[in-house]
Amino acid sequence: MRYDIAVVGLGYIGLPTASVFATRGKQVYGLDVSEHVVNTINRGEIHIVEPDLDVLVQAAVGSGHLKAGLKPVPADVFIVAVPTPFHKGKGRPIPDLGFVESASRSIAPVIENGALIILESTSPVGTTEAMREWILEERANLGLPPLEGAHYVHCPERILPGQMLRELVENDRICGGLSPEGAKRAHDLYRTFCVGEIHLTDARTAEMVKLTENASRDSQIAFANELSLVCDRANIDVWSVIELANHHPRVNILNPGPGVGGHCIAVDPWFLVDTAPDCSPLMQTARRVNDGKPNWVLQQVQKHAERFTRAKVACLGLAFKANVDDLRESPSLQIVEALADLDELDLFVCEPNIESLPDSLQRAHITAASAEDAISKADIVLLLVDHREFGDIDRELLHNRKIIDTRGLWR
Ligand code: SAJ
Repeated sequence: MRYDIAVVGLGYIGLPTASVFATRGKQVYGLDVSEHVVNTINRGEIHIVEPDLDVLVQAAVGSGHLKAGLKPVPADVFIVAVPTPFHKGKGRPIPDLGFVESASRSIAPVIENGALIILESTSPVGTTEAMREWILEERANLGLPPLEGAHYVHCPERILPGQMLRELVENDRICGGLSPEGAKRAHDLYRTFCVGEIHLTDARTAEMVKLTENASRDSQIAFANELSLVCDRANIDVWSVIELANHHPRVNILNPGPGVGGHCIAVDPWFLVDTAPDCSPLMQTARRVNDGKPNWVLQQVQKHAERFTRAKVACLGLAFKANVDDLRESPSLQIVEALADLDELDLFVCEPNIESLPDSLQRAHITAASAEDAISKADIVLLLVDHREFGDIDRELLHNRKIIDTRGLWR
């Protein structure tokens, strides 16, 4: 079997991308390092939660257009969609490109002349060039000739968890090539399913654009979070302030919350900062403002808990945002873990999108509960995530309880 596309990394981005290409008639090979992931997908099942992804993967595998495996195979196009985390550096987090490097080196021996190699992972500026270097270096190490006519392009994913499949098809895309011809070829490839505009540029600009989008959102959320602290000090309702200010035609303030989580907005600004740490104090401060918010929420709970001998606290929501099951970098989980560590409260925890509480919360003074049960037992109700279910709660239940509503859901 000759594959049109090999997708390297079958996670939150790689799997939907591989499946959507496969259901549009491309022969797709999905490469992953996890045997569990490969076996699950080859059964037509999924290992991540995303609306309608199960149906898409089943169709892609069932039609014979998507196959997963552990070994690299030749293909006309390679799409790299592996994680780009950071590690703790001195003073600030530093991008960790280990997965991009190992993915690049793993496919290097099977890439043929004329191939198109696309990096989709969100990456610091210069990573597409580094990917080309890693591939060529690995081939040289193996005694293989350099590649002729191969093209390298950065096409960042920009889809929102919870509505990935719609955004994958409808969002505009950016194709930034190390060569204009590569960008044009990537454009033609994504046209297979993308109905949004596809903009062509160079790789470094594309890398910067993606980081800019998330850093800009992070800074805007930081403004809202900082404002919430100032309003609290002045005893003014921040939600009313934002609502009224947003009536101005050129003001659009985002929502404060318990902090910023997930694997994108809480991470990507550090990649941008890495390019010029001495020129980016605003973005670094925004990160720190957002990272500081969970601690402020914790202090609010402690302040109100002092009135009780051993306060009972209902903690509503653990996910990083509304209506998803993703706990990665979740400020809500961080807050509940910190409350648990105090060892002086009884916690009743409800996260409707997961089946059991994470291991870190399997402790004697923590009980998993429905929202109604948790509230009925509590002295303090801490709303951490604006999940649909919590919006529907009978407000009568909340009477006579101290409410800490970090999302302004019950205003
Ligand atoms: N949040 C607030 N207040 C707000 C908006 C969000 O506190 O007004 C919090 C959320 O609760 C969450 C975090 O910010 O903890 C991030 O949530 P999000 O919905 O803003 O974004 P993500 O991380 O789910 O997805 C983002 C998106 N980027 C932008 O909107 C610029 C998405 O389009 C990207 O594809 C994704 O990052 C990514 O993969 O980079």
